[in-house]
Amino acid sequence: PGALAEDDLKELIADELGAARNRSFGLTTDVLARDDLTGQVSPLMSPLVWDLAHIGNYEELWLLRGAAGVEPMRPEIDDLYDAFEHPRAERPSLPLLPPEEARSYIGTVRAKVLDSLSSVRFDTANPLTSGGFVYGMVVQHEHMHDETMLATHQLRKGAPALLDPVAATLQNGAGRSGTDEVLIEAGPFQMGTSDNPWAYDNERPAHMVDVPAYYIDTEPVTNSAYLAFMEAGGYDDPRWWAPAGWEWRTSSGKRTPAFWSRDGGQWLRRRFGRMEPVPPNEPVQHVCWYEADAYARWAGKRLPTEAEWEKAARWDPATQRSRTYPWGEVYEEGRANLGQRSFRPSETGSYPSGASAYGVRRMLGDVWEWTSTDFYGYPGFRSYPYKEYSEVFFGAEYKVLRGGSWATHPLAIRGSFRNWDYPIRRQIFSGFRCARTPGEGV
Ligand code: AVJ
Ligand code: FE
Repeated sequence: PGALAEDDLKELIADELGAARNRSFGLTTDVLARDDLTGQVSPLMSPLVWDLAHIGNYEELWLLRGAAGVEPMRPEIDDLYDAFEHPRAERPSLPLLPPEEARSYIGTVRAKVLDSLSSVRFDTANPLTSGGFVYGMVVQHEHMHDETMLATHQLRKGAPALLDPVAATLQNGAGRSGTDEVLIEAGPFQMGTSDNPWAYDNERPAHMVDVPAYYIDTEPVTNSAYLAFMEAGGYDDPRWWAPAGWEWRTSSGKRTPAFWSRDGGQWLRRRFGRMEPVPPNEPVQHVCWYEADAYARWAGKRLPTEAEWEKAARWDPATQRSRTYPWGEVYEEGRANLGQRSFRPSETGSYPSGASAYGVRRMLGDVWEWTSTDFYGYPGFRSYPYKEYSEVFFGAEYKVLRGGSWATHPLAIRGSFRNWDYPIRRQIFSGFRCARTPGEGV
């Protein structure tokens, strides 16, 4: 969006708002039983109908009341859809708008947003609208909740509710190609961004970080590699686990990634209501940070730090600049498995044209990748436009994830984007790749 004239940017915004809404409606359609919209599949997740109205309420707050200066439509419902007022476990018992009312409310908000768009000035002196920032924030927010709604669908038991878009739209892995890990030489790189107009506060400001030499895997860890860890007794050996991880392992009783089960001699996974054999060449998915950390130790490796991940994804040693995407400045279809094209990650060897300058592949899309780093602000961080987006989460209890998943929309991911979650969480589309220090491990 950075290079567009204001009118073209507004056209792009209107189109992208529309695309996000089609996606949200597709995940909350009336083909679903009413209970599927209003009920709760897990205390970790909101009812789908909460996400839906929350998307519209957030849009009303930021685009109508904020950018356009329009009077509140339904101030009495703000409290219901404030994520900080009501924890997820409590949301199904709130007097939420029923599905039809939620759709009509968010539709009215949207119509007013589109009506007011041409009269809102994208003044460079106003950080809220400069470069269309707050519109980008709202588009990304809707897509983030769409990904959350997909996680809700994945947790849902019972017959399939969503039609998987054709798996054939995914590139088919060519198997392992090239080397398994690459050496990234020691030296500084630019982390974060100061000039991407739609970047969040936690991605800012750009700053130089000096990173010692390290090796990083060229692909995410696969199901078959993870299975080797399981078969080697990895879940039963406290040597591989961080103390808090072993505590999680023993108190939860978990010994496989989420959604796996054993059928005779075969490992199966439940994927959006269907059982299928665990695909050996896909990245392992639905593992928590503790499982990723234990696997890495067993493999003689470790998780990459957040800086190591970002340097491998973005730094171009030839030009001494950080790229927006691993392959360059412009998002292009066919370079990463993003945007819910099919409800699964791609296989090892896919998307070779998405490689970074260092030849590291599939950094964007497929699975979110756990890093070893706790979630804090960068040096010079300033909360904007609200501290509840990221600042209130800063601290050692959250681990950073990078790169987005197959369920992440291209507009809601870039090489600098930071996600975070508790180290015990597995309902997100999370996997990992390993790194190691030269002279150590393997
Ligand atoms: C950035 C993905 C951690 O979905 O919990 C949504 C984003 N912030 N609504 C989330 C978010 C406000 C957030 N994550
Ligand atoms: Fe939200």
